Amino acid sequence: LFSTVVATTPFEGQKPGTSGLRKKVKVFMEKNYTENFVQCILDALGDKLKGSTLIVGGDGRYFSKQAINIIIRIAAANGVHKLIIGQRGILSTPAVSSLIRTHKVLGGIVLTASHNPGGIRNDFGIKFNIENGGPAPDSFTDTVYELTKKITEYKFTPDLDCEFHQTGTQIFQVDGRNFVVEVIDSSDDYVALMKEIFDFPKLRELIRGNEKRPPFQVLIDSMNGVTGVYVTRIFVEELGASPDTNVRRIIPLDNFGEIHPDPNLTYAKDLVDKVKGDPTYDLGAAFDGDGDRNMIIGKNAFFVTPSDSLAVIANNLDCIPYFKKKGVYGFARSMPTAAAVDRVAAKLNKEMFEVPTGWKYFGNLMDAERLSLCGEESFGTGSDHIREKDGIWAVLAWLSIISHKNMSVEDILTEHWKTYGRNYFTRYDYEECDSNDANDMMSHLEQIIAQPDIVGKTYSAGGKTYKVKVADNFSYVDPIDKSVTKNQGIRILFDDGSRIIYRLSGTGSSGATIRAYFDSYEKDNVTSEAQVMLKPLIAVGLEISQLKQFTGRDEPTVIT
Ligand code: VG1
Ligand code: CO
Repeated sequence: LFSTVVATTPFEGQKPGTSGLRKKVKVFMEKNYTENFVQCILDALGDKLKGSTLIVGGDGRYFSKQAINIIIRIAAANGVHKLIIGQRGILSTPAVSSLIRTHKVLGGIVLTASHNPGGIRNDFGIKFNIENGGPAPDSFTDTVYELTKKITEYKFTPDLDCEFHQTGTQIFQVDGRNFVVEVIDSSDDYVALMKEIFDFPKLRELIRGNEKRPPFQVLIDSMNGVTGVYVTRIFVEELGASPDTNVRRIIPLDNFGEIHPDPNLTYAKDLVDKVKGDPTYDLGAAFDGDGDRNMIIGKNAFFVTPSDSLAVIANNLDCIPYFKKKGVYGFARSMPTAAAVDRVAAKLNKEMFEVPTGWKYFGNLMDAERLSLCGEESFGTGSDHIREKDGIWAVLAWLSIISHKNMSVEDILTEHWKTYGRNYFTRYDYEECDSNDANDMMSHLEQIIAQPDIVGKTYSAGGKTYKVKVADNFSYVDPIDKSVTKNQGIRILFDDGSRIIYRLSGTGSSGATIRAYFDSYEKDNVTSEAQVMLKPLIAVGLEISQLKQFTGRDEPTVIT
């Protein structure tokens, strides 16, 4: 087989966002669009590319197979030695991260738009993960973006036909070199990793029950995303959960069954209703399309906020064998995430880091052995076992804690709040706003924080008064490589510890999504309704931002 060079011209807007390039499927289908972006990723790898091995796979959404065929033909033409591909193109994002690490390869190309809807009318995405298994840092994605603006040609092996439906190794001769494609089982490596981290016999006993304890009833919802493959292996085959009553929506569909595969109270309402309607269920969990997000609910759908989930796991790491063996370094959270975990860090005397939104900012700290456990308010929880957040890992961590403490989800939370106090948290999303309106609102907020008298200013609503202590646009200096990341969200911090944060989403494929985050801490009043407790702070947030005036929106589209 021989490669050729194909002439092309740049596309506008191939700028990776919070987590890779995400666009409508029809955009990726445009002639040369996907080819250009893949070539630019490979070019950004420079000298390391020739002779390298890469992992390829994704959440199985529509256009994945076409994209993999393009990647195979471009990789072969560019002198990549080997591709390791998940069977039928299926690999969860955590599985890719794990494979990059266990196979010690140069990186991986992840085909996913994560929690965004899939199918021909919806989104596709491509993300590159580097040698440590984590999402490429800004310096790399900036290079890719610069290359996409200048590309004139890509390399291609037109006659290379390669199936990836069966596992096994295929060797091709391309331009006189060996080019290898190894198709692997999508879950073997990941299942082995989970078995090293957790005590599977103990978890099996929890799920199956024993003489002293009835089976702990879970309802695990893959939302028609990629985790179905892993849930079947781990929860059904290994841990003995019932395929009929303990798992649902476990067949990955390329359009996710036309649902929004995002595990939160809005988009996973179906699961919430099932758990609420059936008191036999002790725990419900859901994942997003690519398997890195998780939502945990207890009996009667008692909701665990991701910020609290992180804090509870941090407080109980000693019941997970991996941490017992390895020890626990510091903790971290993304800036908008509520500060519940900070209190655990203080008590356990661990280092605590606050990074910008996006998992790529945790990687350096983990590589430097400063960070063991981290999370984001957006239903992301994970540890240094890989360099991505990991939905299934989070559920196994919760089950380990439950089995160890022999307490319900709700009781664990209540006990936690009684010890540490509670950070009430909510996020309001205003999806698909007009981009100009959203930008105008952010400029308005820039002006607000630039006012010379902003510090000390007071705002009142619902009988509460808040005094501004700090107002800024968050910027971050990476403690390891000293790289600086600016403009990561407007923060208004009040002197009672309450916080309001505004930022624009970097994962959407059309329009602008405004996210407003509200966080306030209570030492003693820990069992109230979050939406009630936060009402005054939310009113202040809407007043400061003039969100309604700028966007015409009365209500958020999603509340988490
Ligand atoms: C969102 C979340 C962020 C998360 C990112 C990727 O980004 O807020 O916390 O890391 O999605 O998650 P943004 O820029 O839209 O706010 V995933 O599961 O879509 O890879
Ligand atoms: Co995801």
